[in-house]
Amino acid sequence: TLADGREALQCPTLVEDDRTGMSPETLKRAFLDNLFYLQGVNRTNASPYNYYVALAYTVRDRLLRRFLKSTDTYKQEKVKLVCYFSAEFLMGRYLGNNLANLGIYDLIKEMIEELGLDFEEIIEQEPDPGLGNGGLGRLAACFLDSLASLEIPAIGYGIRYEFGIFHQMIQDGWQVEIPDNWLRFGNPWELPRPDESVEVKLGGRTEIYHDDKGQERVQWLPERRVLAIPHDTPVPGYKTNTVNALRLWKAEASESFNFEAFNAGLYDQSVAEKMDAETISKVLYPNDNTPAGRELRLAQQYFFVAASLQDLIRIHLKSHKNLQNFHETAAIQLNDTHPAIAIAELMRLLVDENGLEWSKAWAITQKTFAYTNHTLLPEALERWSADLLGKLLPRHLEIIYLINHFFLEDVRTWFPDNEELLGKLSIVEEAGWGNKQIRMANLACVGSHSINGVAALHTELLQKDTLKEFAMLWPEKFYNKTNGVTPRRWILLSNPQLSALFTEKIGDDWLKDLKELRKLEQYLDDPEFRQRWYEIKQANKADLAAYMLKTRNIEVDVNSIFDVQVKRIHEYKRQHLAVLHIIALYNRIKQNPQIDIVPRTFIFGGKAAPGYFMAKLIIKLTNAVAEIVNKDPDVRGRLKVVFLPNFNVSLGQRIYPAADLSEQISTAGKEASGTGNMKFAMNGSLTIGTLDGANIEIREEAGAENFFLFGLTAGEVYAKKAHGYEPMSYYKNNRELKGVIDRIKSGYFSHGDQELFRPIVDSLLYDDQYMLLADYQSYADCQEQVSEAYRDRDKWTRMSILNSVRMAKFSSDRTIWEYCQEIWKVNPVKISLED
Ligand code: GPQ
Repeated sequence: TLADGREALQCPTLVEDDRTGMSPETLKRAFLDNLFYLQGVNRTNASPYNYYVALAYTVRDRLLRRFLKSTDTYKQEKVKLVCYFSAEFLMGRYLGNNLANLGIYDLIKEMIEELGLDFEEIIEQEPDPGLGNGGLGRLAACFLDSLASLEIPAIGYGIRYEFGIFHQMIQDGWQVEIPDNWLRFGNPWELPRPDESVEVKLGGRTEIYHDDKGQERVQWLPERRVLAIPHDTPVPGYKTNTVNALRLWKAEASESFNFEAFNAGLYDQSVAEKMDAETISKVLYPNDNTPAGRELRLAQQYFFVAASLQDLIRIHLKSHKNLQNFHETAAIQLNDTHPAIAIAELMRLLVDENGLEWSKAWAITQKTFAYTNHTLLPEALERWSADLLGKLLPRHLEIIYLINHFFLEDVRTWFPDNEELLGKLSIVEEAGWGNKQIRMANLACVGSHSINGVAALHTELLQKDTLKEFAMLWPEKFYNKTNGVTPRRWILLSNPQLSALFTEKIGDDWLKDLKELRKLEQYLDDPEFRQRWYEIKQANKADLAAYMLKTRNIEVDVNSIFDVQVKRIHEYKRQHLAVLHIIALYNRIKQNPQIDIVPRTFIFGGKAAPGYFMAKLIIKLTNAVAEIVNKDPDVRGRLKVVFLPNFNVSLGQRIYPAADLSEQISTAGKEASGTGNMKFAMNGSLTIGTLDGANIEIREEAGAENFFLFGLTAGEVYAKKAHGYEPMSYYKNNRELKGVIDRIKSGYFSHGDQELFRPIVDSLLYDDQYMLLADYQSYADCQEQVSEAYRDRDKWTRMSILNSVRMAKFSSDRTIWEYCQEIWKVNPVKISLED
């Protein structure tokens, strides 16, 4: 009988569902079951990776009911969906985050350890999904966490790149790029949904025809079609029932892929076409703050945008009879201009495919889209040659010309006889010899109801400079939305000890409302609290020191200042300014080996775009300086320089909690916001920084007395350039600076080779676009203040505490709430788990 069976199997009469139960026994049984039945291994032969997969499925099972409930609720209640369109989502590892957000992190950790397994090791089996380059992609990931945590119906739309950002190795001091084949062993987090695939058209030409009513219309006769297959990854909120989707599209050849060629015996040709289609989602372009300008990149952009809009229209038409109120179903945020072609695509769908009148379609389009700008660098604004765009998307080029025509017609009536203004506002740039360029930022501005910058200074400069003509035209369209980061990943997950201290003192409400941390200011004068604060920082430094010893074989002093700069390598971010300072300290020691210097460990990390020569040379210089400094007996362990290869989300999680000093030293007016600056400060690092991006607001929040400020302001940079900046005069008039540059020039760091670093030296002396020489002395002086402050441990710890507990503004929950209220006009929707 059944009862006997239960007895034989030693099964309790009431069995919790193995896929949802949260009791330790159920979790353990589910975990072992996933090891055995999903992977065909057992405790005697399972690898750490097998354990990771078993645990991932155990966790995914526990997300699915909430996931489906969320989707169903959105459908039933016909909610307005926030749709975050982004070419990049730099999510970081899922396992730890999902455990934390489900509230079962400690429970699972214990369960794993009871089985005699190494939890940390299992977590590290997961490949870090690197579907983004840097800040822009990571912002999208923090936003998804906050959207779900705030119970906002939302979906992230992007590309399921088969190869994410390259793996960086350092060989002989140089960056070497290795392909990131992250899907090789499968991906337990994603759910492919082939039944919801859609077709995306490309190439070909357009044709005029007459519809049944004799109306003249346009149709697109594409040259080829590719299939877009959605892969959904659940994104749970922190301790809510909301689980949103990250929907990434994979490109495949259409079912009917060139059957004719196949049947005609042209097998190789048909297979080649199949491969062509799959190329579209093959690899992430590894550029940050510089457009690639390649046809395949445009194909990627259009591919995911076209698939996502079809998806949204399908969703809309399930509960509405037509598309007149499409903007009530979807608020689409364009993460930079990478998805801006969506504006032309929605117009095409509404006008060509659904027969709406142009003006009606345009009103819907403008009400649907909002655009976030992420850069002030003029060379980083995307432009596509009209020829290239027209070849891939002939109908879209026509639509863009029409949008531009109607727009400029309006401008002419508002501002007659202002050809210069027209030239600035035009979506189409006449670059001479009939060479037209499509300015995607202009298209995004014209087609959106909202344009936002990502920090106060950035938004101000957009309005005053980069987009000033649009700000003049439509001041009411401009918003500032200062960036933020999720405290779940960037405090709770990465700094468990600090999190435990927070929770011990004030409970765990801070994870949902970071303003709660302010309550900790009451402990500022408590020596015991400060001691614990200091010990946590030292413990985190010890962990990082062990990692550096293991991975780089460099021994560092945990009592030295951990002085850290981790971010993409870019001249405007000025990693080489920090290198100049290191050489200055080195020179001081060489001149006076007895000098009293506060010991420092300089830690760098970051990837250079593979085609960015100067950035790669800066990496080589950093490693060359490290090699000399680290082994010089005169330095005697007072200075260490470490370049940590392959900086990514996971490495960030180790580094931010261990930093004493956060380097945020971009030329003022160049860094739109920065978000690493926020992660450091939340973890109790002090910042040395310019008045750039969000640094300004971090300083405001932390208090000027708790921030190391140096350098020219954006206004001063601008004025200096206008008056003719001469870097050579700084070199000639500053002995220490001259000594530093001469040291590089002499070949001291390049085995006597005086050519190797000449491009860096020459760019500093003869151009210095980013004004390193102008800011050098101010930076070096400020670093002296840092050293003096560090000598006073109590003072330093107080400053560290104040930085951390005053960072509430930089929770992405605050940022997302502002987008919801002011731009998207959406509210939370509670998800009930009752049937
Ligand atoms: N950002 Cl344009 C990128 O990471 N990639 C890009 O291509 C562009 C901008 C960054 C920007 O440099 C940072 O200042 C911002 O904090 C970040 O976007 C998010 O807004």
